[in-house]
Amino acid sequence: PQINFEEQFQAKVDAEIKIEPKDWMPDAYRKTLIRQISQHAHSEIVGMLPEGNWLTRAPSLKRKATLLAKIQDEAGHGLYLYSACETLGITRLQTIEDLLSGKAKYSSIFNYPSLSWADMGAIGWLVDGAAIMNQVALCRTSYGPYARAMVRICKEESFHQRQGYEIMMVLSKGSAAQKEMAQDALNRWWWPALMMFGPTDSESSNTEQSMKWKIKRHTNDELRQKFIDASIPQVNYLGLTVPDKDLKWNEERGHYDFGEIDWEEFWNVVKGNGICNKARLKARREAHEQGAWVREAAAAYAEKRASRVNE
Ligand code: FAQ
Repeated sequence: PQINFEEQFQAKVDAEIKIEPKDWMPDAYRKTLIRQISQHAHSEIVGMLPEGNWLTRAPSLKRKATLLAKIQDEAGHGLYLYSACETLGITRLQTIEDLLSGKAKYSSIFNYPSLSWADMGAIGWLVDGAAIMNQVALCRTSYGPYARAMVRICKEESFHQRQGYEIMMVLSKGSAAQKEMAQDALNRWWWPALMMFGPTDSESSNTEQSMKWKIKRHTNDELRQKFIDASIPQVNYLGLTVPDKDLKWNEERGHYDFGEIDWEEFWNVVKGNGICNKARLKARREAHEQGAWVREAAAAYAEKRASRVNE
């Protein structure tokens, strides 16, 4: 009898057996993973920019060292993810060119400006918090290299989230002006953080298939709800409020109800028209051009070493 590769593949996924780089996989599975993992990698790299903005103005040497360590972790996450993506048969250079040409997406959140020091608190707490909610689930994703990369990334993200929350605690328990800064940062980052989980399930073109392939283990709306439920007690502890008049505990559902997300704003940012989209891509293009000599030197050195081995 003829072997049905597609059925065998799905049976493996259903049995929770990880798919590895050299295993047979449907073309569309490979494409979806390349899309999602490369978008994830680009998000880590572009995500260094809003925080990089505050490195020279961190309020103390300790804060500076901690922030620097966090941003370096993000570079590392980008590198693990580009490597995981390469196992699917696309070169790193190709994925990076797709980012720089505007073809590939990265998370909408990084197109918002970081206006005050309190934003370093809000980003660590909310943006890394949302990232962890999504990434803990991805530790069980069906593609082996992606799942394994997530384990270490999640450990580092937990530290990032704690450092962000601690900044928020200090500010919200500080002077009136400091508390105001913390509230202002929460006001500006709350809705964009909720948008990180992607469009609502009925509008999410990829969710159904990605759930079947166990690339995604939860839908966008499920993760968004989990994030809101986990965050509100943290907001209350800070003595701050979220900018959502419709937020209310729903006893029957056992979850918080929340207001309508501004989907027009979300799609506008995804399409490249957010406040910082152009500046973010410009910064990445310049970094890529200015780094050309490093890539050339590394390639020349590798070639020289290889020719020596052959002698
Ligand atoms: N921004 O059908 P779906 C971090 C696009 S955390 C921009 O629902 P999917 C850590 C989506 O690509 C952030 N585009 O898509 C950090 C699709 O378009 P396409 C990164 C978005 O893939 C913290 C279309 O909309 N985390 O970096 C967004 O099934 C602090 C339809 O959407 C990850 O990438 C968005 N927010 O679900 C670093 C996690 N949402 O490609 C520095 C891995 C959706 O068909 C500082 N990714 N789109 O043209 C995922 O889990 C998924 O890809 C989702 C989207 C959940 C993001």
